Amino acid sequence: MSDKNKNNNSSLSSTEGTRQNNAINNEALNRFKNRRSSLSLDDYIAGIKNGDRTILSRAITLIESTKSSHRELAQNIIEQCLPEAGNSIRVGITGVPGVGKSTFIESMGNHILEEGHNLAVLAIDPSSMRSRGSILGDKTRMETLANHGNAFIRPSPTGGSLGGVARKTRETIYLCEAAGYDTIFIETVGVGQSETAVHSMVDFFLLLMLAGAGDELQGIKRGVMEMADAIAINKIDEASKKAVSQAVREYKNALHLYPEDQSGWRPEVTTCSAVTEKGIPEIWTLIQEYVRLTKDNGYFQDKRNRQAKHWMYDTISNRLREHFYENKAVQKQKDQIEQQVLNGEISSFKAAHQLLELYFKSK
Ligand SMILES: Nc1nc2c(ncn2[C@@H]2O[C@H](COP(=O)(O)OP(=O)(O)OP(=O)(O)O)[C@@H](O)[C@H]2O)c(=O)[nH]1
Ligand SMILES: [Mg+2]
Repeated sequence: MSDKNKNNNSSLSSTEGTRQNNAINNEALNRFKNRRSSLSLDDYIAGIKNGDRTILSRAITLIESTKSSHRELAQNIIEQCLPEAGNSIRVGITGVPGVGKSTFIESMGNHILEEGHNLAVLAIDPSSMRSRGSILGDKTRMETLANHGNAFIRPSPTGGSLGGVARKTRETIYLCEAAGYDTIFIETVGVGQSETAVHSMVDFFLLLMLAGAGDELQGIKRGVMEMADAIAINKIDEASKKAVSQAVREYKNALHLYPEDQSGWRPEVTTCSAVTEKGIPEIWTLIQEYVRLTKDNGYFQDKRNRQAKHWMYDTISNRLREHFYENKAVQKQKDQIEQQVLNGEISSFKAAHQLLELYFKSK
């Protein structure tokens, strides 16, 4: 920068000696500078509660960080957000790659934004299947949501175990709720274990399927079908009527094999096109019916309480595991003992026992 412009915020300033309005609002500039520097706990809380998406994003980045100082700050933020959290409908959306989850979320998302809701979209996909490219792909698939003032989209945290990614997403839900998002969608690919993790953090679990795709269960494990509160057959715009009604029949039959659960809700099979938006408002109505029914009969809160208990034990197991692997004595011996197991010199049980003994003794 030349000396002439050094103390001038405006790059538009050209005439020395002439008084001119500053083209940059100083207040906004200071806010911007603050955002770049580190924020205090109070800044984070105030920002999140004001629905500031930049600060919300930064808080989520702290949750996702592996640095212990970040994690500590993140825990304090979550703790303070908890009283404001919980007032949302959490919906999990799963299905095989390419079934149309992101397109569905865009389509239903727009519908519910029109109704005046605030929507946060999160994703869980710890696998390496998802390249950077497809995350960007999601952003374009959810283009209108990405540009909507009442929507917030956050791709899956990258790296780490499924358990770790799931815990981070679970914590992110609280922050989004505290920021005023009353509807949370969580997209996950329904081919691995991630759908089980998502099921344990949502109120309603929706499985997307295709009609006439040959293989009747399309790589979706029976256990996933059992978790579904509804199955929606997507892409009906490009399937024959016959194939659609056959798929509806098949999935209805499959769902009827499962015993009714305590929710009092019978999982539904429905059809839609995420592209033409046919059937989308009806699925949103269905979700709301589920919420009404389960809130009335107490199941909604019961389920959330059970989920909270699950995550308490999950967090304990995780912390204990971390503590074990951080232990110096364990770190020193681990590779050698592992090698003995690989060489068949000692049993895996004995090896585990030895390492645990090292851990318990080194306090
Ligand atoms: N004809 C038609 N195409 C659809 C429909 N829904 C999604 N698609 C298309 O299917 C392709 C995959 O859609 P996505 O929304 O990315 O699917 P996804 O399930 O999120 O995929 P992954 O995130 O990779 O697991 C895209 O080309 C969409 O345009 C639909 O209802 N009808
Ligand atoms: Mg997707």
